[in-house]
Amino acid sequence: MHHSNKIIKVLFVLSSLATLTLADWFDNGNFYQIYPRSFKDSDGDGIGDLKGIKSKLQYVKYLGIDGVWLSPIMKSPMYDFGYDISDYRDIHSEYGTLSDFDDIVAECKRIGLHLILDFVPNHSSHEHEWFKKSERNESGFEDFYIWRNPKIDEVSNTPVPPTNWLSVFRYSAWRWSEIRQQMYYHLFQDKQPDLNYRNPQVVTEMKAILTYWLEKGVSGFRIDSIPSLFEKVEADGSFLDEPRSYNTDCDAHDHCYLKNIYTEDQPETYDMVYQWRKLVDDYSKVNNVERKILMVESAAPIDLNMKYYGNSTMEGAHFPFNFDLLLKLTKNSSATDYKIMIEEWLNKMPKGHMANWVLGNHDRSRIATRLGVEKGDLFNILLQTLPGAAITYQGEELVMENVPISWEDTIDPLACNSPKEELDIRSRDPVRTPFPWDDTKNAGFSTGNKTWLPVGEKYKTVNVKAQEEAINSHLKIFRKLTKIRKEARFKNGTYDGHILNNGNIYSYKRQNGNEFAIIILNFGTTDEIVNLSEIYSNITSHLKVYTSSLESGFKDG
Ligand SMILES: *[C@@H]1O[C@H](CO)[C@@H](O)[C@H](O)[C@H]1NC(C)=O
Ligand SMILES: *[C@@H]1O[C@H](CO)[C@@H](O)[C@H](O)[C@H]1NC(C)=O
Ligand SMILES: *[C@@H]1O[C@H](CO)[C@@H](O)[C@H](O)[C@H]1NC(C)=O
Ligand SMILES: *[C@@H]1O[C@H](CO)[C@@H](O)[C@H](O)[C@H]1NC(C)=O
Ligand SMILES: *[C@@H]1O[C@H](CO)[C@@H](O)[C@H](O)[C@H]1NC(C)=O
Ligand SMILES: *[C@@H]1O[C@H](CO)[C@@H](O)[C@H](O)[C@H]1NC(C)=O
Ligand SMILES: *[C@@H]1O[C@H](CO)[C@@H](O)[C@H](O)[C@H]1NC(C)=O
Ligand SMILES: CC(=O)N[C@H]1CO[C@H](CO)[C@@H](O)[C@@H]1O
Ligand SMILES: [Ca+2]
Ligand SMILES: [Ca+2]
Repeated sequence: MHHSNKIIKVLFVLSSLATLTLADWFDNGNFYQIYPRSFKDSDGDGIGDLKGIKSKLQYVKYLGIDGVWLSPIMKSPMYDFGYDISDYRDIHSEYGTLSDFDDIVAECKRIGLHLILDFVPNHSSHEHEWFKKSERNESGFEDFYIWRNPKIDEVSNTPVPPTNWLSVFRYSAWRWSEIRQQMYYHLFQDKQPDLNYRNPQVVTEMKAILTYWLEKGVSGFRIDSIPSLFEKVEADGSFLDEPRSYNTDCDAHDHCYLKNIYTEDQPETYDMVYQWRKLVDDYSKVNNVERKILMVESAAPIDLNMKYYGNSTMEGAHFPFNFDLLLKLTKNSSATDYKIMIEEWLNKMPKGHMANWVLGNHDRSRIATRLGVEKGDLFNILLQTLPGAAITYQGEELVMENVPISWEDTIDPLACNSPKEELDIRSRDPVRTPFPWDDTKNAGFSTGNKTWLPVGEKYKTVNVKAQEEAINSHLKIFRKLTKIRKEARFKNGTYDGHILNNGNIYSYKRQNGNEFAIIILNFGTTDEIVNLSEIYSNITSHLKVYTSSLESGFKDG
């Protein structure tokens, strides 16, 4: 194979009809994350909603997605845009009603999509009735949250928090309640008090909530912030201070200033996940319905993450999110860095389980902004052709970029709690802006005069309609990928990875029986001529380009 182009990122595939294997609907599934506030506004108030989502499910189906997961839609005062739930059994009013939700479930069934809900178990909103009751010491609710008396500081003789624990949103993770005359622990904002999973009533309530949504017809859950579920309690009921991390990226108010040995990754957390897995499996068995999926959000080190898959006696989550592509790689990462990172997960994962790859989410800079717009297709090719589940955040199929938001317009609580100079690295607003449907007013997202976050300026060219109409586009490449991905060579084919061309090219072969595909990814900045015979035996001249990135200059076919 001889080709010389500016940046070559190509997918070669032998053409042949492939057989489909029957298994659970979510095996090596293709998942799409909708951020409900920003997907589609149906009533012109500038905020996305359930009716809007319903009107666009056909688009998600057209993308070739199996399961769509919605960031939280439950009742919330929206201090963390839904990750602060005040009623786990109701829908947030700006988004719609339970009846709108039923409509979405029905529409998903009709068109063959699986609906997954974001479940936020670590904390509720401070406006949840449980918290109000707990704050008043109401019988049965005293221990729903994590209450402690302050310590008396020996030097100043004033009350101080019981431990040095820090919030993810910066500063102490303890807050004084005038009503209760005690302090409560909140890993996130003070408006997001942590629930106490050492109270069996809390465990029972949360299980009942999972069942409630299963009965409404959801196909599973994506569970938020799982490693922080339990805190380590000493025999006398006290908590200990966490040691310093000496991470130079973190100032004394940052969560990462401490090594979170007492507030993350406690053994009881894995057990809780195994219990939830049993709950969803039992539900399917008893009701004789399709299997439900459980995916957990954890940015824990890989060896700890693997424990979420289960142990030799208990099944755990179907997978813990793999954030390596999001967290470990920079513009400088080489093809070898990618190969090592990918194979580490494949090799460490317990046998018989599903790998997964997350390219983006509502918390992290978009991949195009982080790693380069010109590599957008390359990452979608990577995501869609690796073994395991693929998880796409809305807009990545269009290779959207972050939308800059000024300090004055910033509303993300994390950014608002941080120094102004750090806006660019902290703020999550730029990845949460409205989705661009077309080049009309507000990118077709809303007919209103104002949207909750501004629409990015690039929408005139980067939008669904333009990319559907173009002869070739990021969106069209994405669709070709999701289509071929359903074939056996991708669904459960073997993986054989190589580095070539002085570390610029990462290539792998996916094979099932006689059917195979070769993926060639150029992480370098120059043209490369690739000799596939050097690494793959039996390569003949009958290869055909299935799809390639826009920049490569290749024509498919
Ligand atoms: C609530 O109970 C805690 C623990 O027993 C106690 O320290 C606190 O003073 C009580 N608060 C009120 C308002 O009764
Ligand atoms: C697997 O996890 C369960 C629940 O946490 C625990 O009871 C059991 O001992 C574990 N089994 C092994 C082999 O570690
Ligand atoms: C990439 O490498 C350049 C040159 O060595 C360096 O200045 C830059 O900080 C690196 N960027 C990242 C994100 O590591
Ligand atoms: C939008 O602005 C126009 C012009 O100022 C005004 O006529 C219209 O009522 C506004 N619409 C809404 C929904 O506020
Ligand atoms: C793929 O799945 C089919 C059906 O389950 C199985 O027969 C085959 O061995 C699998 N192939 C690979 C490479 O795992
Ligand atoms: C490609 O590699 C094969 C195997 O190493 C070698 O025989 C062949 O000459 C190479 N082709 C070119 C054009 O370099
Ligand atoms: C290469 O092709 C030959 C002849 O078709 C076949 O016997 C052999 O198994 C193939 N080797 C590999 C590694 O696929
Ligand atoms: C990636 C992700 O899900 N992030 C969420 C983790 O949980 C906190 C609190 O619930 C949210 O603020 C993040 O958006
Ligand atoms: Ca709306
Ligand atoms: Ca917790």
